[in-house]
Amino acid sequence: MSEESASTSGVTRRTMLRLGAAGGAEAALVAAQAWAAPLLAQRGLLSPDGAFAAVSTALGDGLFYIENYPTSPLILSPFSDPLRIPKALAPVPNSVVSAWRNPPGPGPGQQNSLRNERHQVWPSQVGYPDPIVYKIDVLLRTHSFTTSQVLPIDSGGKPAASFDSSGRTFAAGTKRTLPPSTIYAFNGTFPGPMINAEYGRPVLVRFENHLDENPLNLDRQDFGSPDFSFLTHLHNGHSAPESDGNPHYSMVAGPKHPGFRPQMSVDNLYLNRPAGNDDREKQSFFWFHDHTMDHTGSNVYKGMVGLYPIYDPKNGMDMGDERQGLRLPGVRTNNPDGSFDVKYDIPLAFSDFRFDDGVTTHKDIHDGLGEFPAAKNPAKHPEWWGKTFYKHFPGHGFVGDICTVNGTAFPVLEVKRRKYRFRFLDASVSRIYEFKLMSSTKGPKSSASLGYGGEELQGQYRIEDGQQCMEFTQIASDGGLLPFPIKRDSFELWPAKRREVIVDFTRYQDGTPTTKGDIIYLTNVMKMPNGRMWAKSSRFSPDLKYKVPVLKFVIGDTAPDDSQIPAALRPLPPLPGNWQNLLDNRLIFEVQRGSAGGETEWLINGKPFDPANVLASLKNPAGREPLAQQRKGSFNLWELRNGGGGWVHPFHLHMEEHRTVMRNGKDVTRTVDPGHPDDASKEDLAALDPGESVIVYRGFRDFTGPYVAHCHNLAHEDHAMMFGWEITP
Ligand SMILES: [Cu+2]
Repeated sequence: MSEESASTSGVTRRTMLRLGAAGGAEAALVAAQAWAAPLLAQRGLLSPDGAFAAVSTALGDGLFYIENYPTSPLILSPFSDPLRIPKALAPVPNSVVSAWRNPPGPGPGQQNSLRNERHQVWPSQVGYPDPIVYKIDVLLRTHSFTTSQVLPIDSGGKPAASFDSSGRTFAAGTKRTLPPSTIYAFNGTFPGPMINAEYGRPVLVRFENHLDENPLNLDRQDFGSPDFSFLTHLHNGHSAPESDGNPHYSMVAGPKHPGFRPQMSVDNLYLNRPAGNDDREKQSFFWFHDHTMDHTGSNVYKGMVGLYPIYDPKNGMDMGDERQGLRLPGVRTNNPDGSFDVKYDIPLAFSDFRFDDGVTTHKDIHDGLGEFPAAKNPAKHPEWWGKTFYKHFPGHGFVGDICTVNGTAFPVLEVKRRKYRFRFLDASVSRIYEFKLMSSTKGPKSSASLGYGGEELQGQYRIEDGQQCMEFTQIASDGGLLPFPIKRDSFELWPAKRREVIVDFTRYQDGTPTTKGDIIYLTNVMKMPNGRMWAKSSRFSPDLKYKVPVLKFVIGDTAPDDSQIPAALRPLPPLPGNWQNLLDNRLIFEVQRGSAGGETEWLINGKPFDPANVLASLKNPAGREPLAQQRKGSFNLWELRNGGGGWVHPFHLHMEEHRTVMRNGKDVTRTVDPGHPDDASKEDLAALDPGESVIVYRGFRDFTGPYVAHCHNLAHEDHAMMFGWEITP
C-alpha cells in the first residue's frame, strides 16, 4: 500500500502540510475531516471559505481539548517483573555474509536493495578493517509490558469497565491481564537488539523491511507509518548520509521516499571512528531509532528502538574491563560469536506509554487523510482495550501515563553490593524525566488510592515519603565521557538524551553501609502532564509529593569490585581561542510555533521542513542570511533560539556533537549556567527552555551531503520542526 493509495481524500499528509503552509484553502477544506471542521467552526477558527483562518497558535490551543487520552489500567503488582538486561547481538558469520545474494561491499549499487547508491567512505579508505556485519529485520510482532494483573480505571481513578477483542465487556472492578501490544520492531523485540561496538572496528547493519508480512495476523491499529516504510538513524553516529537514515537524504537520494518500503534493505555503515580522527571526540552511548519522515514518533512509539553502546579499546581506556584504563565499572566476557557482554554496565531505556481504555475516541487530524481507513476513525476501539494508544494531533506532543524501562513497566533489579554503570536513554516521544535515588518507608502507593485523579494519575504510583538516599556520579552525557565526573542529586533526561552514571550500592550518601534486602527506588520527580513542558521540577517550583518510582533496586550480596571512579575522564576537544570572532557570521535558527495554518504548527525560521532543500539562516550580525551549508573540514557557530515562551524543545543536530559556548547571551565556556550543567560537555541535543537561546560550536568533518537538524519532541519533528542542511566538498 503506497502513501498515495492510503489516502482516500487524494491529499497526502505532505501535500496537506505544503498547502497548509501556503494557505491552500481548498486542500485544507478537503483534508479537514467532518469531525474537525464543525469543531473548528464552532470555535470561530474556520473562515467561511474553509481555510483555517486563525493562526495556528490559536488552532492548537483551541483544539487542546481533543487531545483526549485514555487512562491506562492500574498495574496491580508493580516491581515484580525483572528488568530486562539486553545481551549483545551476535554478528552474522562471514561464511553466511559471503553467501548472501547481494553481499555488502564498497562498489557501486552495493549500499541498498535499490542498487542506486554506494558507501561514501569504505573502512579501508581510512585504514580500518572490513566491517563486522549484523542483520536486523524490521518485523511486525507483539510485546507485553507487564505480567501483572491490571485493574481498569477511569480518569478519576475509579474502577471502570473493560473489553476484549471479541467484543465482550467486563464489569467495572474485574481484574484483567493486559493483552500484548502490536509492535514494529528491530528483530521483533522492544527494545530492539543491543550492538556493543568499539572504536576502530566498523559495523555494518543490514536493515531489511518485513513490515508488510503479518504471520501472526495482528491488528496493526491506527499508528505507525501507513505504508510500512522505515528509515533507521543511529543517533549520535557520524555516518555518511546514505547510512544516516535522515529524511533530507532519503527524499533526494536512495529511496526518494519518506523511508525504505517493505522488502527493501539498506546497509548502514557505522565507521566507529571519532570525528576528525580525534580521540577527544569519542563518544560512549548511541541508540538507533526510526526516522521516517512524518512518522518518526509513531514508529518509535510502536517499538523501533535499539541500543548501541560504544567502547574504546585504545590503551584499554573504556573497553568494558574495570581492571584496565579508566577502570569504570564493567566485567567483560568475549563471546565465541565475536560479540562481547559487559556485566554491571546496564543500559536503561525509558519510554512512556498509554493503553487504550476502549472508551476514548481516537481522533487525529490525519484521519481525514485516510491514513488508516480500516480504523474508521474517529471512533472508539473497545477491541483494542489494553493495547498501546497513540494519536498525534500536533498540539503538544504525547506523554504516556506509564513509564517503562527496557520495555517493562515497574521493573525490579537485584543488584550486588558494588558499583554499577548505568546508561540512561530517554526513548520517549515527548516526556522529560528528572531522576533521583530514593528510599521509602511506606513503599509505593497507587495514585488512585491516594485520592488523585486526572493528570495527577500519571505514573500510577508514588512514594510520597520518599527521601533521597544516594547520589549519582555522572560520567558521560550525549557526547561521551565528561572531562571530570560530576556528583548529582538528580539529573534531567530530555528526549533522545543519554546520561551515564555510576551508582555505588555499598553505601548510602550519608556513609551508612547498605544491607542485603534494602530497597532503593529510581524515582521520577518531574511532573509533565502534557508534551508542552514540565509543570513541576526541581528547577521550577518542585512538587514534593510527585515522586514516581520507575525502577526498584533490591540490594543483594556483596560482589568483587575492581572499578574506580577516576578523577579525570576524557578531555574536551579545544575551542579556538578566537571563537568570539565567529559570532558575527554565525548561522541562526529559531524554532517557533507557526502561523502557517493547516497542520504546520511547528516552524524553523518561519518555514516548515522542506526535505529537498537547505534552510537559510536568519539575518546574522554581519547582515547575511547564509544557507545552512558548511564546507567539509570547517567549524562554525550556530545559534539555536526557542522563539516561544511556553514550550521547551530538545533540539538535535545530526552529525558531530557540539559544545555550547553561549547561553542566553552569556559566555558559558568558563562558568556554566546552573540550570544546564551539561553545557560543560559535548552534546548532540540542545536543551532549550522557554525563550532560551544557545550558541554552539561544531565541526563538519569526514563526510559530505545532506543532513537534518530537528526538534526531538517527536510530535514536533513529525509536524515539520526540522530543517535540511548539508556539508559541501
Ligand atoms: Cu519541539
